[in-house]
Amino acid sequence: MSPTSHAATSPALDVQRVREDFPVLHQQVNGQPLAYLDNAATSQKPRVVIEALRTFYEHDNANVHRGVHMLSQRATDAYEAAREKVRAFIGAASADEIVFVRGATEGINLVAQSWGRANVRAGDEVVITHMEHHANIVPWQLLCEAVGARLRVVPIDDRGELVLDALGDLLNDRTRLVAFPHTSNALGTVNPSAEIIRRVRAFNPTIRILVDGCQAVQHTAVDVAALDCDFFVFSGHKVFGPTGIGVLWGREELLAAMPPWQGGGDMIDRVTFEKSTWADLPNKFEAGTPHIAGAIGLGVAIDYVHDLGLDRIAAREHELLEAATARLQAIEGLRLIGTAREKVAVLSFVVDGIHPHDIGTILDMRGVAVRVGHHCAQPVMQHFGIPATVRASLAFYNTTEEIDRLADGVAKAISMFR
Ligand code: C6P
Repeated sequence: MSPTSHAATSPALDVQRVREDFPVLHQQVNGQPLAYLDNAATSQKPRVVIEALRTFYEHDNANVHRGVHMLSQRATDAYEAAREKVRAFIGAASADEIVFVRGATEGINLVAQSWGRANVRAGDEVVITHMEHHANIVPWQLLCEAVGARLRVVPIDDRGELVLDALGDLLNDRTRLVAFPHTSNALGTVNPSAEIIRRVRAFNPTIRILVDGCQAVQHTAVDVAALDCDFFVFSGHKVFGPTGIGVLWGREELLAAMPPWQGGGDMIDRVTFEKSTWADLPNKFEAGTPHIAGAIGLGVAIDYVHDLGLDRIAAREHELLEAATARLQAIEGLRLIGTAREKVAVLSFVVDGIHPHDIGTILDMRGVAVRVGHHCAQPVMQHFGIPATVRASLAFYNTTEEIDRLADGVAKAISMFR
């Protein structure tokens, strides 16, 4: 949580003005103004994204890559323009490396089933970490069970940081892939991705590396070329875009060598009953009608984030993280789960003697939306010996008043249950 690393180079965000961009924020919930503190689950959508969806369906709706008519051409142009925006957003070399998927979950499953089945054999090993979202555990488990490979896990410490030195002990000549989250959804930990990748590359440059960027791209600039990973995934809905659209980026030579994952329209070159051949990248991995409007909306969300400036977003969120950490830490009996030195504004916590669901319900009654549960990261809960946490996850449009309401709500819950 070093403030200097988040210093903004441009003027601070005008939060009240920015909040005007998000219609959903301006409502009452249970008689109180909504304080939406569940941004790690899904973030809210600025009006420009909502309008882009409406404009697409009102003016341009047609299928892509299929029609010679004007609407199909417009839809195709807008869909491919969105792909180019994603390419620039994550620093990919070519738009052919950008595969539109349903979300991070589908992106990881695609790699596990396509690359994994072609490259991971009995006795091989796949390394993940103890802080994964289930989306970066179960697809690898399914692969390992199917081919007889072994899943290895990099441990975490009590701050919620990876025990990096253990990585060296886990790598060996059977390791085929290392997958890890850029940022943990349950703990907020920002992992030293570049350092992890450097260590894996130094050990054996043929080990493939997948980075789960689902909790990263909305908080910080990501450049896949500089990172030097092989695969990178994220979900549109966490970066202020629509649900149902996400991105898998892969190195072109890897994607080109991988077999298709799903078969159907738009992913073929030629089909006969004897044999079919495949379309070029990225279409080979986009069978069927894609989420055209979703991709276009994601492109607009990326423009929006770009216009605000990720440096300003990071600076704002860092202020909120510091304010929220101070407020919550001052509450007697409250334990923060995830106190890494580098964090995004995710605050997971438990309170002695009160179930997280009770706290979540009381907060909801006060208009404060948080997530309670295991956050699809059960191994994290197992590490800390708890069934669940309350998780407040902040975005740049949140305010210190909302943090005060969170802290007051927790204090109220304590007074009711003790
Ligand atoms: N985490 C959360 O509340 P999908 O569901 O495919 O959009 O994203 C899956 C996923 C993968 N990796 C990480 C690190 C994630 O945080 C998520 C989604 C949400 O924490 C919903 S479970």
